[in-house]
Amino acid sequence: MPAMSEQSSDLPTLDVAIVGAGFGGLYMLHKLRQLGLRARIFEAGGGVGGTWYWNRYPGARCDVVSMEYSYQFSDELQQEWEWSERYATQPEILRYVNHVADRFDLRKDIEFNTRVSSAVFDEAAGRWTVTTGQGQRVSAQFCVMATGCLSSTNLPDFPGLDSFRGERYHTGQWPHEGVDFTGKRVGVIGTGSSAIQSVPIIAQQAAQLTVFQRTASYTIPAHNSAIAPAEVQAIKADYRGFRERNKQQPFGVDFRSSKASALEVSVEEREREYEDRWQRGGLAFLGAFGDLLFNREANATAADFIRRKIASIVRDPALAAKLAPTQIVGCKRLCVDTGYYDTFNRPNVALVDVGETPIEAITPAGVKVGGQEYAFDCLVFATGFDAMTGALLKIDVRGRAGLTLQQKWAEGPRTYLGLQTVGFPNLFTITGPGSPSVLTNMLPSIEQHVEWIADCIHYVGSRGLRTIEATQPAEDAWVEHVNGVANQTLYPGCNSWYLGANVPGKPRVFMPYIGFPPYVQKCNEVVAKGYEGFRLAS
Ligand code: N01
Repeated sequence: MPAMSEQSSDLPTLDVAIVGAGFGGLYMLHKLRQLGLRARIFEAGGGVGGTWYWNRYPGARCDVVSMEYSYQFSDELQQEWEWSERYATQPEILRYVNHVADRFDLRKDIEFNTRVSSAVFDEAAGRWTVTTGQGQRVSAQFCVMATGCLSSTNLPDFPGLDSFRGERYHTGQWPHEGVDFTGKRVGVIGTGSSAIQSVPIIAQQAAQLTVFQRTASYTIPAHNSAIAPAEVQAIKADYRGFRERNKQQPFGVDFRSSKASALEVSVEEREREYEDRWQRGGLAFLGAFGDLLFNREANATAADFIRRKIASIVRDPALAAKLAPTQIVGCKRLCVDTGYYDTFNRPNVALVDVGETPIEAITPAGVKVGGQEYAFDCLVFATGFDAMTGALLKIDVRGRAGLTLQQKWAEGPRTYLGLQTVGFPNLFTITGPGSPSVLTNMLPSIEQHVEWIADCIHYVGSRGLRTIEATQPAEDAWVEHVNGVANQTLYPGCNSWYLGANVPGKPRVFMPYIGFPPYVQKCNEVVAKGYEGFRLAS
């Protein structure tokens, strides 16, 4: 690899500065090292793992099966690692990611406990100056944001938030030493995936648990279990084929997706299909019929099935009715649980509906709703994330002519392929808005982006070029295409974090791109046409 562009100042120099040591950042570092480049990761946390480093709440585990939720870039790695359960727990995933960091000797190029505060493009030099919270500065030709899609926590600005006298936790920033809720009165705010996983476990410890629900979620049983050795052997015998087949699926994961319409089969057949998927468990429920995410009537059949399941599990009919969601299934991210609905049959668990009567305030004693105060020893905010853009916009990113990313994205994120945004040359985002990211198995999406970015950096460097930047027409066309695809589906039809609707004031823009295989094809075509839609400059 020829030398990259020359340094502009006497700052320490890198070819590539990487922000974040989650799955994206780690593989990026590994790939760049293989190209002989000088790359370094700056990571706010004290260890590797990104989302799996921070989200240590009780019950945290992945909702993609472990044989798929892992790297595939190294066959030795995927052959030697043994997952113990169908859905891996957070501690097991963290062990895996630490194993990867050690196996590929990545730690020596990672600065932990180092939050990047700004990244500023120097137009004259064609380089980025990256500054950390500690005031350390480096100059890098390229900057790769591997900051994660669900890493900036959302803590609603409830009146009196800081007045609470008890213990306060956020699921996305859980204490490393864990929390013992034994004998405590606990309030959980939120009923998304994090709450749905933690509520059944907190309920077993707490004296009293009260769940504050603004929108009821659909959740499918995980039916988690140990993985049968025969299943592991069968997958490992053809791991490459298994991965390749899954990458051809719409979400990049094996949902056993059917093309049949839910409206064109008999009622009995439809019921059998839903029942079979409910019994097998997991997100593959959404693969039951090809039109579930396109046709409201089709979707309503799935909604009706799940609501009947809830009514059959929750003994108190009034409570079952409150827990029954009314929105489109899958429009907000479908959840996967172990015993969530059944937890509400416990005498120590209560549900407070804050959909129509919102939380008024957090008080020194607890939570106030509709004039009534609920007293707690501990409050758990399972209130999610400022998804997809939050972590990027927390960094003061300045591109050409001092344009900030906040300014550029004031009306919502605009990117070309979710990889670059005009005005910010040589800056890449791994699984950025406008890419399939959160609507896929994150691991193959991350690997596809890392490999694309590494190839691109190599292309620029090996031709002695200085910068690569998306063009305005390419970006505009891509944004329009992302929206066009989303508007053909039911996704924009509810207040999801995909749309930024969970964060007050956030622009309402559908952020992920729907469809992994066509996306990969488009990225490959762009390269085949000499980085079509990008401007390369020397
Ligand atoms: O966050 P969420 P999460 N007053 O945004 C409620 C991934 N993940 O951390 O729906 C009252 O889903 C909010 O209510 P509403 C996965 O992709 C994966 O649970 O906005 N309530 C909602 O109920 C997931 O989708 C795994 O009306 C308020 C909850 O807080 C994503 O991360 C596990 C409120 C937030 O739910 C996020 O999940 C965990 C307010 N002011 C997470 N503000 C697995 O792999 C918000 N809420 C299994």
